[in-house]
Amino acid sequence: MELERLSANATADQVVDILRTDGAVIVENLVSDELIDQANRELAPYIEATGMGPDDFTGRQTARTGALIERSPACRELTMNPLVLATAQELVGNKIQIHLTQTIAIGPGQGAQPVHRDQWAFDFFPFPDDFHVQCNTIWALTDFTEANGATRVMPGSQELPNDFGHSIDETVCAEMSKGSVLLYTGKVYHSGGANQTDEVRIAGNITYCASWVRQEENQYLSCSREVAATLPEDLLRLMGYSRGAYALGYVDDLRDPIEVVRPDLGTRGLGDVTAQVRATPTHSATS
Ligand SMILES: O=C(O)CCC(=O)C(=O)O
Ligand SMILES: [Fe+2]
Repeated sequence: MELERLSANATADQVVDILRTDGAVIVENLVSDELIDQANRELAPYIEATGMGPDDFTGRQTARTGALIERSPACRELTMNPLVLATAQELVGNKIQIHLTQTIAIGPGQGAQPVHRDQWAFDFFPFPDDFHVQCNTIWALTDFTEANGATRVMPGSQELPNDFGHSIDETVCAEMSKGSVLLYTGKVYHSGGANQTDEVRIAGNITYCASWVRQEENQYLSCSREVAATLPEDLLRLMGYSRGAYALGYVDDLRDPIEVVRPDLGTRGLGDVTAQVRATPTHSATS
């Protein structure tokens, strides 16, 4: 079974339909080469300075470089991509936040990563099969080929039991050209591929989660207050400078957290809790 591919004019409904069945889909050439070139230029010094992973899961020949919101205006644009955001909101729910931002530079000689589910990051909490706590992207910052370590996926593996024993032979390869994006759920089994070339394969891994869980990359500490003060409101709110639910994440006297970095933007009060409860009657494991 191959991964499904959509073109850049796909709708979020189309993307989500495939995510619900296969757990992953490629949208080809969603952004321009220029934007990807800009991201690569902005990030090159940081990637260069990043050490290799400390273990076999992160990859001993793999450099993971985070804080993409702080470091790269082009990555801010990737993070706010309208198709990706609409997809994440449709899959996870309207209240989402950034979960993590990192480049994954798989170097020559890196073997395949263990096959895994990203939602295991939440301490293996058994989320119901029909509840998606996260929605993930891997942007191709270089061309992705089977030989250079393109991401591997087990399409349709979302409802299999948790098992660390799946092999690369059960996966298919997400080959894609620079500027394309692989969208995948937190439930689908996947892994980074082995790099058998002498080039470096670079992914822009930007993921989103429900606004009421803890973020994998701490956005408040990964992005400086100075840079945060320059960012647009929608990006700040996505980073978590927002309440994740009625009172979740307020600052001191019930203040809106965005007010700390952008005093001009705070909203007063927590909103109408009764209306919020009525509007969200379906937070149950089975609905
Ligand atoms: O680098 C890749 O292609 C995938 C990496 C991955 O799945 C992870 O680190 O969770
Ligand atoms: Fe992963």
